[in-house]
Amino acid sequence: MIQSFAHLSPLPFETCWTSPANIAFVKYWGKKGHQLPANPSVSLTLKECVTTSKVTFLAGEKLSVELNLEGTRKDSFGIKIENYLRSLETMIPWVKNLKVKIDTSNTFPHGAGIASSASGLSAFALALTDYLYFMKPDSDPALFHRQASFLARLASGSACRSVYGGFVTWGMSHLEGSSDEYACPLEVHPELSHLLDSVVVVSDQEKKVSSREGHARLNEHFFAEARYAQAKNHFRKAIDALKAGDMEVVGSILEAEALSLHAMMMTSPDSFTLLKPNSLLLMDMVRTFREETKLPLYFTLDAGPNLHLIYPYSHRNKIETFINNELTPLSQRIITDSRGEGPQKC
Ligand code: 2P0
Repeated sequence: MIQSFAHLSPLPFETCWTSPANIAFVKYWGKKGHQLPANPSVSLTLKECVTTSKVTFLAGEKLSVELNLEGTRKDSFGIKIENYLRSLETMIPWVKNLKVKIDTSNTFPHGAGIASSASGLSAFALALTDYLYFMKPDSDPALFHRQASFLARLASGSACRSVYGGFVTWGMSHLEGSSDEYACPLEVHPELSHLLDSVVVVSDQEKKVSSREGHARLNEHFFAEARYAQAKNHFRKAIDALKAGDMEVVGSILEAEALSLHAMMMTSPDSFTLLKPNSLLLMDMVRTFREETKLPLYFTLDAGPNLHLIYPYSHRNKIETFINNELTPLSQRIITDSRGEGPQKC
């Protein structure tokens, strides 16, 4: 923990947080220790794709969580939060006496290639931090977001980056103040401060292999060490290019990272493929468009078949005409988002 909240006993409290999803430019794929990343990552926090969670904390006989998603009780998610809270018991012993009710909703559809775990679990970690600060009012306000990022990481790695807006890094690196335990905001060149992300949804089917399982498959992977070395190298180059405003270098790393991520999946001992034929077709079309027009349009992928197309706001007219005219027929839907300012208390 960043601060100690050990010796308290539960009081009633209610809060509400809206927290965004993020898209990684350099990927977190592979862990060490307990929820610590094998390499540093950097992501862009989105604006429109958010989770809003109203959370009520009450004193109870034993730990219990009731979670409603879009007004419908979702016990599978409730159990995940309950297990997460139980995992915090050594740091916060009184979680075992908490009764928690969560009413949550997303602005984006399930299976759209936007990780609801990052937005949902960061929203919950922020609500929990808000509660801890209420319980211990002399807590340091300057450490609020760091504390929330630390707690979000323990719920889901990528969630720790959603606690801040704009570009965000997570993981020990050459950057001052970096840590494996929590994320940090990153200042970038003004040219790259307004990027757009059009998500081309190829398939909204449930993934065959969860991200948690995907991370685990790196443990026995023949290329794991080489992948971590590549990610560290990409991270350094991406940071330099983001600070210099060099979209060409940022874009080339973006695509290389997406392809490495999926290559690791396909070459793992227990191989799996999340890409679909249209994912490959779309990548090819994006590269051909870029070669022909010299416009800065690049793709990346999350752990799924859907493409995130990244481009500067200043070039949106021609690029969005291409996306709408040429790519729409190959997709189920397209969701356009942009750089966001980070979570908000509602
Ligand atoms: C990322 N992903 O950096 C990478 C890129 C997916 C592909 O972080 O086990 O849900 O909950 O810590 O954060 C997805 O993994 O995994 C992820 P856990 P998480 O965004």
